[in-house]
Amino acid sequence: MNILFLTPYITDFSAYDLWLRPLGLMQVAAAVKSRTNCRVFWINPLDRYAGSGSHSGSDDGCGHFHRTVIAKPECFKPVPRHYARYGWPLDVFESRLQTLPPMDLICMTTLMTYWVDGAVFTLEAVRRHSPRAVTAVGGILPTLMPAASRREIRADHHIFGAGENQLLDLIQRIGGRELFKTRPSPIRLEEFLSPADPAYPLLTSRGCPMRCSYCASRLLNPEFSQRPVNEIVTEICTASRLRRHFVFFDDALLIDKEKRFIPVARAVSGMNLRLHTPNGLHVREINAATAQALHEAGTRTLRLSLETTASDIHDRGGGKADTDTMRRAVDHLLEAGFYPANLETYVLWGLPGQSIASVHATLDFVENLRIIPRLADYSPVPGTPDCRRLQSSGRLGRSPDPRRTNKLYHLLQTSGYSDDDIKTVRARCRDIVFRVRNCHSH
Ligand code: B12
Ligand code: SF4
Repeated sequence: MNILFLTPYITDFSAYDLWLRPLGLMQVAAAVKSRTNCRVFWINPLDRYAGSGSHSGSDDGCGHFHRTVIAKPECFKPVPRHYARYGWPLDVFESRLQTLPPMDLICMTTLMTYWVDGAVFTLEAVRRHSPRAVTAVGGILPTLMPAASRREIRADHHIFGAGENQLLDLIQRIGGRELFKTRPSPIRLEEFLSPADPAYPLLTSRGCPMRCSYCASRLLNPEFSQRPVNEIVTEICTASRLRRHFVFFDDALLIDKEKRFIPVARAVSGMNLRLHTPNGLHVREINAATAQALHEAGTRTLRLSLETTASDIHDRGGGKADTDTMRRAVDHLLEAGFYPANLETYVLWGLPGQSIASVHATLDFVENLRIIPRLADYSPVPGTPDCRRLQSSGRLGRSPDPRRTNKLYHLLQTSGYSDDDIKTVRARCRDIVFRVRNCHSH
């Protein structure tokens, strides 16, 4: 049986490859390879190290995607920005498809709910190549918005949640028991990354024990589960033969740190690796030992999850970080040897009920700490309490169009902020970044 694992193009107003690797699809594809004798094929038009051959950007695995401006869907007409498809030029994608035999099963992932146009476009293109294939779609869209997934994407199966076992069941139903190996071979994620890609995505746990009102972690992974330290260290050692940059995709990397993160960090320090935590770290977990472990293991990108200093927003979530906790964490990190310009913190804005004055108050605090603020535009994530608030206030429909969960669309059209508010916050943030970088340039 021929199975194609497919990552869709992105469709959005902007997109940047901040170590965007389709880890969920890699895991599902690796499980199928390990357990069956199916022939596994892989196409990822977001892989800047394959296909287009143009990997502009830094040598840590981040950079700009190839961009093609396309027509805006109806609901985005009021947004005064170009809308684009991000990923390989189409001729590269088509010629890659032509090298493949006809498929029996096409398995596509989805990465953000609002990238639905990219998913529809990509699956239709592949369907033209293999019109008789069974099609399955999994990942964020069918998990968070099952009805919209069925409405928008023409696929035979819309798979909810963790995909490994569900897909193996589907393969058995289509192809029979004889496709399965008597003894599974080892799981290897490596082969789904281009050899030239310097970055390796790493997951040491799934889920998060907290319940912030804007986050879908619980819906995606109802239980918090952790991998054993020796398994994680072995994975890093194997991958480090080819790559130096390790990017943590965990929701809650530092929770239970003594059991997992700290021993892993100690085991890999001295290996000359570069670690990155683009998902914000829990500030409450950063004590002297964590800060030292992060520094000694070679952490290069360190993003903290402050989000906001507004206590009313923390109260409806889980109280991730108050200002004292944040100050203490920054002190520990500076003592461990990080420079202020290495330390970044997310400032979330656009939340339902969050005033622009409260965003400025958070920026005041970050400015005082003299670290780098990173604005995170709020995206309403279906199924979360904050998204329900937007729905009951009438600003988002009962069964919303997934496009309307787009973070820029929300910021410009439904957040309630004026254009001036938005410009002022963005300019202020740029100014703080400039000053932190120029006061402490290392
Ligand atoms: C790592 C991560 C990032 C990374 C990398 C992004 C990436 N690779 O997608 C970074 C830091 C860059 C990032 C950024 C953002 N992210 Co993010 N991110 C995540 C995170 C924590 C993990 C995703 C992941 O890879 N998980 C690991 C894999 C193993 O799990 P999985 O993908 O779910 O795969 C499993 C199943 O879904 C299924 N499956 C997956 N594909 C398929 C396919 C088939 C065929 C089958 C059968 C099954 C299947 O099986 C897999 C294995 O069990 C999720 C939260 C989460 N816990 O999922 C948020 C999440 C996806 N991000 C989210 C958001 C909001 C953002 C930002 C918009 C934040 C912001 N405001 O700036 C940005 C936008 C990024 C952009 N480029 O525009 C939201 C989604 C919002 C939405 N509306 O869709 C999430 C859900 C977090 C949240 N707040 O609730 N993110
Ligand atoms: S701490 Fe982070 S991952 Fe956990 S629920 Fe809150 S936002 Fe989500």
